[in-house]
Amino acid sequence: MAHLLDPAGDLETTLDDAGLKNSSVREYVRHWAELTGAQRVEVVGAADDARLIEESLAAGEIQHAGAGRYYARSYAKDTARSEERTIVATANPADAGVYNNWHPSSKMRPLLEDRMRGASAGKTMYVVPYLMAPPGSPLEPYAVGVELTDHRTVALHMIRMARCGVEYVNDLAEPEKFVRGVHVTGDLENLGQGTPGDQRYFVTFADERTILHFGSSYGGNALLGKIAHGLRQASYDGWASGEFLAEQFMLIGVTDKQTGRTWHICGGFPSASGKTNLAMMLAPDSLRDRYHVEFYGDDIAWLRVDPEDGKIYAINPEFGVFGVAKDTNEVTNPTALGSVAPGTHVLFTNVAYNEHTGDVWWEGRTPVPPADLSGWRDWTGQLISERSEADKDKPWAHPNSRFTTSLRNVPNIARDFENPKGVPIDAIIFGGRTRDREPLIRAITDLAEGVYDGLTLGAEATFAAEGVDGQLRYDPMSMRPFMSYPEGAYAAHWLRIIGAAKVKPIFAHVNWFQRDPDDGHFLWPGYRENLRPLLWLLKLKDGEVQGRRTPVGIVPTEEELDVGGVDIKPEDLHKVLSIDSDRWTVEMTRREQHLAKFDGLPEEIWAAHRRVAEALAAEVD
Ligand code: OXD
Ligand code: MN
Repeated sequence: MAHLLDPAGDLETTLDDAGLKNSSVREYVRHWAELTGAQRVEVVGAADDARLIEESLAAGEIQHAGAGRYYARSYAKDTARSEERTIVATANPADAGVYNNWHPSSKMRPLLEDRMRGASAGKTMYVVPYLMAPPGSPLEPYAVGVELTDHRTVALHMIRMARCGVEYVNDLAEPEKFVRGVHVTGDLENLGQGTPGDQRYFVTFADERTILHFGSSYGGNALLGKIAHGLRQASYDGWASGEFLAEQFMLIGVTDKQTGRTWHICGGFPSASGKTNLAMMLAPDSLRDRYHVEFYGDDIAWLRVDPEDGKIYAINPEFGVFGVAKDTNEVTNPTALGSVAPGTHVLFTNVAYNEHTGDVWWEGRTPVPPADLSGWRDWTGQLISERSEADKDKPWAHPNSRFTTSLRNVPNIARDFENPKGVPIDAIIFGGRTRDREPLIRAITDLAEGVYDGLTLGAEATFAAEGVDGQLRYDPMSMRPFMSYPEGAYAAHWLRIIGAAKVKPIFAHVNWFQRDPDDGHFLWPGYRENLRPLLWLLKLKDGEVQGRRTPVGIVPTEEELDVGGVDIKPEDLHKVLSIDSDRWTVEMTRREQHLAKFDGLPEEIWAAHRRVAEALAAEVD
């Protein structure tokens, strides 16, 4: 049922008809409908999906991509998150950190209101009440939100990525406690994206639990439940309440079918480090009979200590996957392909599209693009067959093209993914893309050293493009773009939350991307085989293996790592399990400079840094 407001209509009747009872939510809707000048208001939830899909198809906003699959293109200058235009605003200048791009809310509020005033004229404002948690979670009070958006495709994404409906806001113990997210698209063709006159602003008013995003309909900027609430707002809430951590982490379960024992691992990886592939990984064929890997989430985890058993529990607050399509194929991520199969109601964005067959394609889907060009259009809508000579080698899909699909579609979704309590965490891992220095895995048993490792996480700058070749672009805990409060306090909060656990998880740093310095080949085969170092880690935690102590952690001995059936040369195996102390010593100087930027970094973190540096120095001497 549609809940509409025509210009002369009565908003109260619209909200009544939608069953929206929470008076604080109603007041909020009223305020922003007036300010943005929306012509109609419509309250939507999961039950409206089929109708919204039909309307979007009829309006030409999306197209069929085979049975039960859909396709949309975005405006060509609106295809990625904009970190420079993303701001955390609060009343307290002490909330400014190195990465959170802090500005006073007294300055940002009027700026955003000015841009949004009247900017939804003639449009429908969709009211999307949502929950970023499995229902009944102890963290539910932090998970309730209402996104107002003037873009129908954004509503369709929200319905896939969060649990949506009025039931999530109607009976709140504290009716005014919900995150207020307002998304106004703006006139995309006249916003000066990426120029000095850029009009866009993506602001989280963290101490007011309000998110105002103007000037984009791309998912990472417009799905306010996911990144702005699920990470920026939630990490601020977790810190302010002292109750939890909200991190850009994947979350998986590993079951030993022989013993019935299940472990859970979560962890952070900077962009383009294979986090989604790892999260959706299956056991390699030779270990399939023994181990089963289950998927909980690929992008966000909220962690808290359970007061009853003192363990760390994690939930994935999301309800879907907003995955990068590029390079997804039967080898890299077969479960992702399963999760976008016909009938999944997946929404593809900015991939290549065949208007005759409804097929979609992206770089890396198959080794070469489809040979028969008829009907194929690139992500900008241009016919491939009509490309000019100059354009003929351009990618068909945008490198940040996406698939948006519900968790339920993931073939190896964990049986208990809706468990409100979450799952107990055995290991927290960090990993970037590093061509040398970082071994396949190094385990860290000390809490401060584990947090220190997360804070010094980074991804290697690629040649020329982003900086000096081989140097890390630091991305603490993979939260650099989502930091909402100062890094020193962030580290202290981590030490406090995990320190309060009676049963501590083990930490580890992993790297699947070491290369041979001579011919550049990857030393480790990666993908499903990545389960092997993780199994070693779990055994180490359980005291079944001892590993080899090094200044930077415990690495597996060659005998301990099960590589049965893996195609790897002995010298490559030796290399990925070795520590290059000279190379590490260079890295330690850079780490020191990186950490020195953070005011108030806890002494425990500096002490951890010194311990590692001294142990390395002793080796080099
Ligand atoms: C991201 C995402 O941009 O998850 O990190 O989409
Ligand atoms: Mn992410």
